[in-house]
Amino acid sequence: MGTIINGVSLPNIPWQDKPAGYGKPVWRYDRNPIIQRDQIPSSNSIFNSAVVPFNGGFAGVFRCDSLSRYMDIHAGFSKDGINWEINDEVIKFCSDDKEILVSDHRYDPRVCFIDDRYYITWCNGYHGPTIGMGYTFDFKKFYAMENAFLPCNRNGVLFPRKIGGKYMMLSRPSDYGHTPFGDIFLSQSPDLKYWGEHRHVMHTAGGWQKTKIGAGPIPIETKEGWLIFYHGVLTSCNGYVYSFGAALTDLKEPWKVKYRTDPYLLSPQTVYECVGDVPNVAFPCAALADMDTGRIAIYYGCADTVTGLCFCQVDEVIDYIKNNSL
Ligand code: BMA
Repeated sequence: MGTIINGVSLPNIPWQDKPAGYGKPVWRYDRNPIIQRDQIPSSNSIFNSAVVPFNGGFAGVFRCDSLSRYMDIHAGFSKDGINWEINDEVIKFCSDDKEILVSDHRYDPRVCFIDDRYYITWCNGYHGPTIGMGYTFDFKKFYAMENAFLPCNRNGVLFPRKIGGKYMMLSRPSDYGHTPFGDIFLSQSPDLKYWGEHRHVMHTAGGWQKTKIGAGPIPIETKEGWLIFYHGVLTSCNGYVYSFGAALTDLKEPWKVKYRTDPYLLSPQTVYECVGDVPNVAFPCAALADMDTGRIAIYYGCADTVTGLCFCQVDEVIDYIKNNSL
């Protein structure tokens, strides 16, 4: 079992077996949502958030919109990946260069462990939305890096290792507002500072992914290629609907898509996904994966209000992607 390569053993991955008779490859945790909107005194909502294994337990960076409805990111810790202690204070980054600390707002973080540290990417308000970057060793002290791109861009997601000698990041060029378009691109860098050699990865398609798409969790390396969960948006009579599916891309040239799901893997259907500050949103930003068992736990924002957890098995989800590809 387990087609995950270059991953980690995670015997304490949060997990719940698939309910008997359930026919789909991704299933929800039955005690969702795992993070409530008012879990810390300052929060209106805690959603689109990122978690990683840390010190035998887990750490994370959480999108918390405040009671003033400012969007910012907060650190948190957990022993089991389900019960979280989230700091009430926002993350403060340090840098000698004050210009790279300029940020009107920060949201939708991703966390990626590379070599010896945890890199954080997020949507950063720098005269428009772009991809902010920073790193930490301990989730206590945070160091700012240069913004990766010019505005407007969102959903910056790093690959967990260099590929062909270069760091790689997915992103979704966008606009200043609620962006009624958008494909996924990949950019390459020798040093995580200068980005270029941009490649188109995926265009929008029909149905649930017709309006725009954006990468979600850090890609998972498998024998069959990079497993990339991504959100897709459909424009309904009642506004946007955010679901998610997945793609498999080439291991050496990860901008080359081999398969991607025609059906969604999960769409907003429960009350906590359909009702909240922004209805009908399932927005994944992180996944834990256990190399030994092939178990994957996906964290996703629900209705821009709370955070949910869902599960899949790597072999089953890969078979599903291949058998239900566009
Ligand atoms: C996107 C981002 C996400 C949010 C989604 C639905 O543009 O702002 O943070 O979850 O819209 O509101």
